[in-house]
Amino acid sequence: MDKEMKVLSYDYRMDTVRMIMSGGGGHIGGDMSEMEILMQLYLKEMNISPENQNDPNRDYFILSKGHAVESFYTILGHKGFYDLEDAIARFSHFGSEFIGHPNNVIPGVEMNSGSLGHGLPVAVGLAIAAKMDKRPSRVYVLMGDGELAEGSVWEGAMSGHNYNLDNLCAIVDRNHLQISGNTENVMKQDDQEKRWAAFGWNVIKCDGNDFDALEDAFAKARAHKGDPTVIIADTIKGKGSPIMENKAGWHHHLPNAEEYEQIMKDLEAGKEAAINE
Ligand SMILES: Cc1ncc(C[n+]2csc(CCOP(=O)(O)OP(=O)(O)O)c2C)c(N)n1
Ligand SMILES: [Mg+2]
Repeated sequence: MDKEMKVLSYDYRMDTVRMIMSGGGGHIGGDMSEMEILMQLYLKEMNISPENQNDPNRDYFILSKGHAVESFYTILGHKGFYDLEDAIARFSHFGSEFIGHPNNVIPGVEMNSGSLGHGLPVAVGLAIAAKMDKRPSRVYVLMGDGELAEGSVWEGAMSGHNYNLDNLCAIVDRNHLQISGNTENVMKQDDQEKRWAAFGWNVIKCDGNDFDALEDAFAKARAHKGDPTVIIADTIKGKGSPIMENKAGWHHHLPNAEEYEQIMKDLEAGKEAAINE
């Protein structure tokens, strides 16, 4: 495991929790489950930075599960797209551009999202455009597993295969929970790998909270030619503190003072353990 990244993941989680506290609410469970995926993309995998954000040859990322925006804003801040402490101070405050779903007036945000099911179809369009223009751009889109109940996801999946979009990589944050409970109770998807394969996609499964596993998965996706790739990334919703892990009630929740203290204590302890590993 990349030790430096693991240590950082605790700092980033603490920043994300502080942002949620400042804004008076946020999608904390999905923020915590996707943290390693976003960090691996922005710190290692993608060709994107404040310096090349307007270069058409850059890589593109869409947070289709737009509700889990706080960890995304945290990473863009750390990456230098804007001042993170300013974003934390103003998150969800009246008049702020840092609203509770991705807002494309913010540097680094490609698309407004939050209405689930729209990210993959738009990513397909971006990937087709890159191919038509012969640009080297790769397109990444992160979806929730609950989001896969949206029909438009599967129209995008059909199109990705139809246009042989091997410059497109979808990631599913497979945390087994959505807003109202377990995904299998709300809309069954136990044969998810077969579904994507039947739609003509290259399917990779990995531990989505493990940097080494993600690095390997992204490298395989990059090397695969002829089809788009989906990475089904197994994650833990609320990862980082036992009081929120795998609990549907933490999908959208503002920690009270006691919970906040406990979460920060758990994250500090996790960081300490990562340093001493
Ligand atoms: C079209 C649409 N319907 C409903 C919602 C309300 N909603 C917000 S988050 C969510 C659950 C999403 O679950 P999942 O995709 O698994 O996300 P994660 O577990 O990663 O937070 C729902 C139904 C929405 N944002 N968009
Ligand atoms: Mg989910």
